[in-house]
Amino acid sequence: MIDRRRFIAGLGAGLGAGAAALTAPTGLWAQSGRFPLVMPPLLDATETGRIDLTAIAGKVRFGGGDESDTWGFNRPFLGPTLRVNNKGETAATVKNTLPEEVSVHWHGLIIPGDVDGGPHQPIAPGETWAPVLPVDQRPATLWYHSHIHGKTAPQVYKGLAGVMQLTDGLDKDRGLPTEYGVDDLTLVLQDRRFDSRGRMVYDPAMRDAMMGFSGNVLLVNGQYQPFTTVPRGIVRLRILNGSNARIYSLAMDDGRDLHLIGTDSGLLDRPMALKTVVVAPAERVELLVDFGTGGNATLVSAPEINSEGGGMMGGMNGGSGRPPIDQPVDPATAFPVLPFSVDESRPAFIDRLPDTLGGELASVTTPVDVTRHLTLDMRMGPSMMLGGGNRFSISGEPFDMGVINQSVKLGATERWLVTGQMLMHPFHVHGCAFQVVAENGGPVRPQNLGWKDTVLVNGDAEILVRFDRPAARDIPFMYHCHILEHEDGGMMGQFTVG
Ligand SMILES: [Cu+2]
Repeated sequence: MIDRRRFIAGLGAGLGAGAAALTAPTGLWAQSGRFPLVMPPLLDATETGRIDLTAIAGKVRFGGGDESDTWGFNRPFLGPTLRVNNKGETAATVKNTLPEEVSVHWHGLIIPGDVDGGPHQPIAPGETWAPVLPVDQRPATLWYHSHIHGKTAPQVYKGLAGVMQLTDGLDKDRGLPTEYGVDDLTLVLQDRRFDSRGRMVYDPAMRDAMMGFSGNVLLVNGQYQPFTTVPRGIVRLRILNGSNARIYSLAMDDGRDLHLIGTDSGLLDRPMALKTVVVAPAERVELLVDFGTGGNATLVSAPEINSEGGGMMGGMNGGSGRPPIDQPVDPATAFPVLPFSVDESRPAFIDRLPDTLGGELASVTTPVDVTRHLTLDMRMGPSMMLGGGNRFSISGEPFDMGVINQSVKLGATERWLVTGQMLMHPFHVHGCAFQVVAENGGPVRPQNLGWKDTVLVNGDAEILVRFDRPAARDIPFMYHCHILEHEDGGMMGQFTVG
């Protein structure tokens, strides 16, 4: 058994790959300075009950570089922010004008398998998919993205993703900021790799296949080097990690608190003051930041914690070889995510943190019917390095569209014990929200106390899930690692609920 440290050291030495550093590009292409952040356009379906998306090809000059070939929904790169009622039916259409199959998985929607948009629901070129989404869950910030098996990584990378807000229209009563793009900001964090001419490239080498593909530039909402101006007061950040593999460890550069108010699947009971918030691929966090004192500040991230480049590996004390997740962010090594400039003349609508939020901490109260053990396998040794066989699987079974890996009884409550090998793996389950009840046999990290649909597994995680939505054999639900290269490589399984 190769231990984790030797495995990662071997990758570095054997493949000659440098650290997955996220540095400013050195080419002449990159524009200097920063430009105002732009929100994705808001597609508000709360009145109409309709979402119309078209997957299109586009060309984008990121940061003044040469044109990149991109994909998006209704726009060249990424898609609109969809605002949808948290209860009731919303009718969607997704037209595919691209030259290959795509799908739209509504990540975090707790809906039946036949409208979930996974790999069994490809939309052929020229075709339109028209599901009706029967939504009935807590208000939350979700997202949507293509989910074609073997192509999720390149398709999401190219831009087939967007944010979805589930709303009950009561956030003002909760004392929460609600003005889209003013004091309620949507931030899609994605690292991308740019060549010397400023073109976005996706060319995974062996190391990328193993570690997941990481970039040399951070984009926020598809923008290179943005900044934003905010009113003086409380500002809400809805953050999606839409990256293929990179984990962000977020903090404010002046040490002010990030007040966690929501996790993947809903609001907490009250704001939780944290210094560091870790966001793994596919996870969402909602934060409040207090700009009431007026000073400018920058949201920063520590370097990647899931590779040898993160600086965590060297510093960890022996033993398990497992780096801790919640480390204080060192401003000296952090990179900027988004600088905030406070407009002193403009008071915010909200000037104090709400005491309560009307949400809740996750608590599955029904008795457990079934316990399942899942291991997120990474194949080690020479065959891995040579690329032979399946590198990735779950509990020894690489993903197979024709194999149902688990059968769950409708209405059952299950305990899933998930073990990740070698790296941290963000584990996502379709068609549910779950409670994280233990991490490595111990207490749950504070930011995992809310309802979740994705959990960063750093060793062992124990989750409790109640399955209330059906999925049949022909269109089952998925569970998988959300490092997209792992998922495409076979670290995925499928299950029925019935
Ligand atoms: Cu993984």
